[in-house]
Amino acid sequence: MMEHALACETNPARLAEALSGVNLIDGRLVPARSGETLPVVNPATGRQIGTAAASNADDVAAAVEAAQRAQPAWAAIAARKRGTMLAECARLLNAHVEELGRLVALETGKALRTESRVEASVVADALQFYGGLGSELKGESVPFSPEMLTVTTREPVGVVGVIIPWNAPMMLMALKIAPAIVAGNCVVVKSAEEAPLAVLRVCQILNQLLPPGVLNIVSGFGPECGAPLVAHPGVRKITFTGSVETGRLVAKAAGEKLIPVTLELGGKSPMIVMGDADLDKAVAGAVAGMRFTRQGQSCTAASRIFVHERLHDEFVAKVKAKVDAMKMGDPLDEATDIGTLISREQRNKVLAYIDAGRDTPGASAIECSALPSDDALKEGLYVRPVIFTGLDNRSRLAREEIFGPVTCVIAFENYEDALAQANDSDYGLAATIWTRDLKTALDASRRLEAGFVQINQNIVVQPGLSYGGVKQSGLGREASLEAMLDHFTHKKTVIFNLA
Ligand code: TXE
Repeated sequence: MMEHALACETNPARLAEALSGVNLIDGRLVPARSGETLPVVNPATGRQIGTAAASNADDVAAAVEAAQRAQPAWAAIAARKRGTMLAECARLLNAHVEELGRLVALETGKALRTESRVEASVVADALQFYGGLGSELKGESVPFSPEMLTVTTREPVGVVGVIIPWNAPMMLMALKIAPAIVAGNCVVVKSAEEAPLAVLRVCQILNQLLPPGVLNIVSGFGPECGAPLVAHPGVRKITFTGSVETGRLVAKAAGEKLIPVTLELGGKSPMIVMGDADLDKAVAGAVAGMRFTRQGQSCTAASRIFVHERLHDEFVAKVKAKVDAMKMGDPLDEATDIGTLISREQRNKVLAYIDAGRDTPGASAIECSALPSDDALKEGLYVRPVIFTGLDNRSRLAREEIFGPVTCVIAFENYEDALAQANDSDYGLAATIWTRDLKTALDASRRLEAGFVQINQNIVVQPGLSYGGVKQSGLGREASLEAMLDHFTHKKTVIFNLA
């Protein structure tokens, strides 16, 4: 365990420097064995703010071995006590919310006020939530035979490999490590190469209270660091959030080893605005749901909005007015609503989609006027939000996950048509409908093909609400009690023959 309470460091640049070039293995900050690092860049300025350890299979092996050594003693602690320890971790993290929010804003470009600070507090909330679930790791007694006592117990799977992306790195990590740790597992996290620092800081803070080896984190590129984690024989479970393509590779590699895998993949989430909807509420919900505050880099972003033809034009005008009123600029500025995209590569990808949309016959692009200063624009990875109208639901823009501040508004004539288009997607993560009619709401809740359906409400991810997708959006659920039981334990049947 680390010896001293970590002081808060609210200057994110200083913190980024201090956390540079290291992994956290067995309770200690150590460089990659090769000594290699990769640069960490502030997407709002293009300037390097630090480095991350460029880890390979050797570092992964060291982390997995540390987790294997720690796991039996960790699992031997009463489940409720493990939960209490995690709840204490949550209290500790609460004191670091400001520092973590600033650091994640610096490395990801997500605005501090609208996104980054909120993310930091969700991390503490997730730990608190799972900390309270230690006593739920219980089994059953099965009436099998009068001479026998048959019970089931919940056993940890052992060492869990956690692979996370950059869009909400701390939150997505917390929703995986908290249930895994409470269930008696030890964890090795592989952070995203674009955002390795805030998650490292979270692990460093938690390592003040957790025994060494329970929570380890390594950084590096996917093929060099993520793939060896999946392949390591000591890893008995993988939980992954990222793209469909990488998810498929991870699932294949896990399949080779026959270990279970949880996948949170992309989305192309539909929102239906019925003709009887409360228009102003639907507009506000759509603007929040489009996640332009995160530059659309959210797997639940409402990226296909089906609006009844009678409301269509008014809806689009009202959405545009609201987005125009948002301020795009320096992510650390408290006045900023919209920050930057994560990387030049993602920005180029998003701009290519916007160009393709503009070239589509019949489509119009409504550019919102949210813009930062000219100087900021020269250096930072800003992208002006765009709302497309007149696109077909079968067009590329309406089918592929863009992961940028782009949405399509598609007019429909009747409910059946809207529902069919909403379901006509390879993805099935979240779906929303705005209506005043209870029968329509109920019908949509049953027929929308998604893991998460909301009525008159924009998308909310919160510990306690089961979260996950169908179709290509993934396998398994997160953020709930069942996530801990189903994904981080196995059920053991024990028969005592008393005859
Ligand atoms: O994802 P990757 P990227 C979508 C979104 C985005 C696209 C690409 O559409 O534009 O994916 O983003 C690690 N074995 N989402 O390239 O590659 C990698 O290092 C093991 C949606 O960032 O999936 C990182 O830690 N691991 C999504 C993590 O996988 C590997 C969030 C995710 O990276 C690996 C992010 C390998 N072979 C992107 N290759 C969501 N569901 O929210 C890479 N990785």
